[in-house]
Amino acid sequence: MSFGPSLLLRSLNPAAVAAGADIPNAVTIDGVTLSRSDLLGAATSVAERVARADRVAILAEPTVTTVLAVVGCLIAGVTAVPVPPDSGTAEMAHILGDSGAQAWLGKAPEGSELPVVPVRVHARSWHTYPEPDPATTAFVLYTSGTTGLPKGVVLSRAAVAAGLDAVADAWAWTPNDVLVHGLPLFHVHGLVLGVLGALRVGSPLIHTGKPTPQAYAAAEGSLYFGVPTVWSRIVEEPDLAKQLADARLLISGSAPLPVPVFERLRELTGHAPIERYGMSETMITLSTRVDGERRPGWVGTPVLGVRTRLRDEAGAEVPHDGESVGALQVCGPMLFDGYLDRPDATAAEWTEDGWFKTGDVAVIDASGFHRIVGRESVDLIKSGGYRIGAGEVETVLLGHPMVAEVAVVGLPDADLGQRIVAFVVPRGAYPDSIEKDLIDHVAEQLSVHKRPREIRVVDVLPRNAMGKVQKKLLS
Ligand code: MCA
Ligand code: AMP
Repeated sequence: MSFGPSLLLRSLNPAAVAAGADIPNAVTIDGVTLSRSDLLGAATSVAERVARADRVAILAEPTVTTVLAVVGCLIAGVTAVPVPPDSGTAEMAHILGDSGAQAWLGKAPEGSELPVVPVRVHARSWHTYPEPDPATTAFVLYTSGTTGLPKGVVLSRAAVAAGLDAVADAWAWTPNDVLVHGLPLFHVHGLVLGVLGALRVGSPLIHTGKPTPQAYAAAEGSLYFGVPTVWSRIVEEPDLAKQLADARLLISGSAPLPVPVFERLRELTGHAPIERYGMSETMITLSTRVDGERRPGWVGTPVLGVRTRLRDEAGAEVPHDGESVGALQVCGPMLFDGYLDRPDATAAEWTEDGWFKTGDVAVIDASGFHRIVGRESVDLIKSGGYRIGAGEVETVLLGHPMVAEVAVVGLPDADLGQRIVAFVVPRGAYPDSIEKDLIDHVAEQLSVHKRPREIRVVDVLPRNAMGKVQKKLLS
């Protein structure tokens, strides 16, 4: 099976752009619009400056600098490590140390000791680079596990290309589309699908900075990406939601889209949203299709090149009867190459016969439609579409002098899907400000979206006979 030409960023083919395949609005972000030729010229000039590095960190603010830095790395075949711009001290140190990034490309955070390679938005170069080997690592993306510090997901150029072609096929995404979203540029959703997808397909991209209902309504695109929190905020503003009626497709992913939000979107915009399912490790593996059924609460069928199966705890097959629940396993050409320098953690996620264990439980019906039922572990929380490991937040809270014991859980939340709640046994007397102090501590050490939204001070945590905290009893 072919997954498109070897040129990863197909619309930035230098020969075609030189021959006139230009558009004035390839990318609009942070109030700046770049034509395709400006983007190619500026990113190639970044490539020239960064070409001798192996791996660089990019402070992934939603700016043209970030886009040029990422595209420059891809042109030069240098691995990009996108860093959440609100990363706190501990998280930033971990990402930089673990990834071995040699420099910042573009903006550097205050106080960083790494050298900085500047990105000059107005510089241009028309040098042409040979297309790097498809097996080259495009990105190391940091993502949370159930315990410990985030791991670096190693994504190859080939995986990115296959993942993008598969969703373009499911959504009939063409250069005639205008993509709109305001998602962060340090995850697969906003960066890989949301920037590189547009540049591979050749559709203009409008990045709205923040994914607000106002900005989405004003953007006049044809294809809109959002996490469920974005869509649920949009349906809370019916007049703005109605302005999306002229779109071609509204696409939801990164977390379960509540059925009432699906229905309300359909009512207000006339569009049944497309739902798709994926992971940092796998890109998008399941989606409803532009020409197929869109069933509320279900995430569709495997995209091009993907196979899925369900297994029970003993590893036996689970029937595809629409009711039996099993652990979802996937394989396909868009899967990652492993966690950076973590062969054991990588091996643990794969079956002996080469399937990736998603950690999600699902049902599959006789027609091949999938419904994601939940996660196997309570320790992976999805809040606002962000994946957060309970263990990482617990470790940071245990480092605070006021905390003797802690259990972090995700509780249901109408806006965020789940909200992070920390049950804390304090160490002796504590000030009235304990809640704010602990929330700020996590926001400073990790990143703002990993902060608990609530701290509940308790005398004891429920434990089983082995002393293990019974998180299911915390609500
Ligand atoms: C509040 N703030 C604080 C604090 N309290 N800052 C520091 N310390 C505090 N204690 C401020 C921040 O400065 C920030 O301000 C603001 O609060 C952020 O608010 P928050 O409530 O956290 O965010 P939100 O506006 O409610 O965000 C909702 C959101 C966001 C926009 C939906 O969650 C989001 O962008 N989610 C997308 C996640 C995503 O892309 N996931 C994809 C991964 P200010 O706003 O002024 O800066 S999944 C993936 O990639 C796979 C493949 C897939 O399937 O897609
Ligand atoms: P991340 O690696 O941050 O992309 O998180 C991946 C996880 O997000 C998956 O393992 C699922 O638990 C969840 N997820 C992504 N898309 C969906 C969806 N459409 N419905 C339900 N859960 C989803």
